[in-house]
Amino acid sequence: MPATLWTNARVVTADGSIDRAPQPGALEVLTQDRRIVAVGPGLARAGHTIVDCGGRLLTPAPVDCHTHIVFGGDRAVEFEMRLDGVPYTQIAAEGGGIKASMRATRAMSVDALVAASLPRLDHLLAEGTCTVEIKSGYGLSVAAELTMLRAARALAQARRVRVCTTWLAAHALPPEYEGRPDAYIAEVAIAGLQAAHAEGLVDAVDSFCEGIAFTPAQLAPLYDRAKALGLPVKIHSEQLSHLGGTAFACAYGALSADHLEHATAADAQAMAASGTVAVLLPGAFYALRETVLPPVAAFRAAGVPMALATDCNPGTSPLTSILLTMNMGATLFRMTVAECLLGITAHAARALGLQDVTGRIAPGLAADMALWDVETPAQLVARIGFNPLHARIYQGELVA
Ligand code: DI6
Ligand code: FE
Repeated sequence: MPATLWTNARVVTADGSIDRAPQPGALEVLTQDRRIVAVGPGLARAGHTIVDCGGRLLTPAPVDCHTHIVFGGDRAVEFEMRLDGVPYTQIAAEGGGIKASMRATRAMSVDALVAASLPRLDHLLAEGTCTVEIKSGYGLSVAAELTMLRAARALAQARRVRVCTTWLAAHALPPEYEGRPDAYIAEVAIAGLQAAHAEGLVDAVDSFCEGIAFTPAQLAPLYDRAKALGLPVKIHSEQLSHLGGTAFACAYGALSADHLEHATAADAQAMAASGTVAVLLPGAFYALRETVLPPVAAFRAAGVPMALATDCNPGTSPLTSILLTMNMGATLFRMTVAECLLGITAHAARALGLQDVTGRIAPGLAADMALWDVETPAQLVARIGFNPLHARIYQGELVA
């Protein structure tokens, strides 16, 4: 394959700091055979296909490192209940929330789940995203959790996108295991993980560590098994309360701890020590009208990389915009523009263990890039309900 030289762009490499006002033509990018082969000024032109980027902003393609886009049904009725003042925890305790999505998801085949999820995936891709993490967690039986991850793998065939799958059977306790959380972890979360792993369906293992879900003690056997299988782990922790899930997961070298509104400075220290990324999810914070902010200053002080993701799910974050996610990271969490952009690129890739695969414009990495009709990163983050994507470039090819 001939190489392609991407010229006349304002290139944001996301390799370290973010240039506030990158100059057009200061850097060029050479891609070949799906990868970036060189980045620099004045690269040789002979024999290459030249793409004039028209002075536009060229960034690494967004990585959405935390989503639940595969699910059945709709929970807008719960949105109306919350408007009437019913809290999320009460809706969940009364059989709504994750269990409502479980009932709808269990009724669906792989094909039906793919059809239901494709519009959500397409919204993500329309903003340049080239990598999407997809969790199970609405099946809550071995069979239905496997069906969800088969649908996630099928989505990767239906579109030009990299999909990472995450086993999240430990998301909620289904009614048939009421009062028997340890049996659920053994018979569904662990037994199902074995089966899913054997089928090549699992890239990482996750859980919901929360008062309405599971405690660290209940989750330990699952994380031990993940470790024995050589699978990386993540966790939903300290979202609604402080249950200690973050420190627990750090002891397993977790790739990421996600949500973290109630995390402490000690949690930040533990994350720094284990190289765990803080995945912040402002869509859920916004939708639940949370008031406790994640400890961004403590993450900065400890040197914990912060990522941002949509957490796209039918209840607490019905959000399919990575651009709005950045805007919320800035406005709600007071992250800087550079932190927001790193949060959906290099740091999001790290949260998936893909830091050497995608998320930066650097030689050796996949040529996953987004070309935007703006001049500066701040213009990407500042506006609301505005999609300036000019082109999505997945593995060196213009795909949107
Ligand atoms: N935390 C969340 O925000 C979602 N899952 C989780 O563990 C909520 C999922 C839902 O309400 O459907
Ligand atoms: Fe989530």
